Amino acid sequence: MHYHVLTLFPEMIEQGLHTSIIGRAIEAGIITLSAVNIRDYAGNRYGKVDDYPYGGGAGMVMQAEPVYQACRAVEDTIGRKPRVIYLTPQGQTFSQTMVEDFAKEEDLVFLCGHYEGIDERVLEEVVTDYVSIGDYVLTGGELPAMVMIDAISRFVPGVLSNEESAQFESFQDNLLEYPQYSRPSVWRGKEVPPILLSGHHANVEIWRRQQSILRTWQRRPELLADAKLTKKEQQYLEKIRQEEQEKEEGRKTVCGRTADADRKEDEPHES
Ligand code: 6GU
Repeated sequence: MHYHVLTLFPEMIEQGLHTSIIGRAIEAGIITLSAVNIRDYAGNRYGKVDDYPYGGGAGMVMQAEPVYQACRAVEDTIGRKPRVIYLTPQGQTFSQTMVEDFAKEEDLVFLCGHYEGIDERVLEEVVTDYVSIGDYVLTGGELPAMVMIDAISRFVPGVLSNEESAQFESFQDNLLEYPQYSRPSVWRGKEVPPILLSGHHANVEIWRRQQSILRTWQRRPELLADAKLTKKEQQYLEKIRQEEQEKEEGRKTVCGRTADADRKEDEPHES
C-alpha cells in the first residue's frame, strides 16, 4: 500500500506516523508514506496557495491550481489515476466497512484542506471520495488522514503480526472486546476474576465471550443487532436482559408502593 498525503503540513504527517505498528510497517517497506507539500506547487516565488473567497466572507480559500498540480504529480509518479480522498466534515462517516474497501487499493491519495476549504472546482475534478471521521469540526484534514491510514494499514497483509491479527479476529463479529487483567492478581483490594486464574482454558473462553456480550449490551447495544451469537450465547443475552428488567421493576416498587406514586406525592401542590 502506498499512501500519498497532499498537505500544507507534511511534517505533521511524517512525525505522526513513524512510531509504533505503522512506523514498523513503513520501516519494513510493507507500506510507504509520502507527504506531498502542496506549497511546492504554488507556482509563485512566495509559496502562496490561498486567496480571499469570491463573494466575501471570513477566512481564506486554498486555490485550485496548486492542489491540482500536486495531484497530477502523484498521478505521474504512479502512472495511473488513484482514488483521491478529501477529508471533510461534509463527507461520509468513516467506518470499518470503508476501511476494508480502501485497504484493497494499491495507492491512496489523501487531500487535506485548511483555512475555509478548497476551491470547489478542483474538488470536482480530482476527488473520488469525501470522508469525515465524525460529527465535530477539526482545523484541518491531517489528523483525519492519519486516523484513516492507521485503520486501513491494519488490513494490509503483513502489517500486523500473527499474534496481533489473531487478537483482532477474536472481536470481529460486532462485539466489544472483553476486559483484560494483568499482574498483580490483587490491586488496591480489587481481585482479578478468579476464572482467569483457574487455568481452565475452555471456561476462560466461554467467560470472555460472555463478557464481550455483556459489555456490548451495556455500552453499544445497537451493535448486537448484527452480532452472530450461538444458541447458548443468545440464551445468555436473554438472561442478562431478564435480570435487568427485574432490577428495573425492583426500582419502581419501593416498599410496596410504585415509584410513580412516590413521585406524585413529591410534586408541588397548590395550598
Ligand atoms: Cl475529515 N476534516 C475536518 N476538518 N474536520 C473533521 C473531519 C474532517 N471529520 C470530522 N471533523
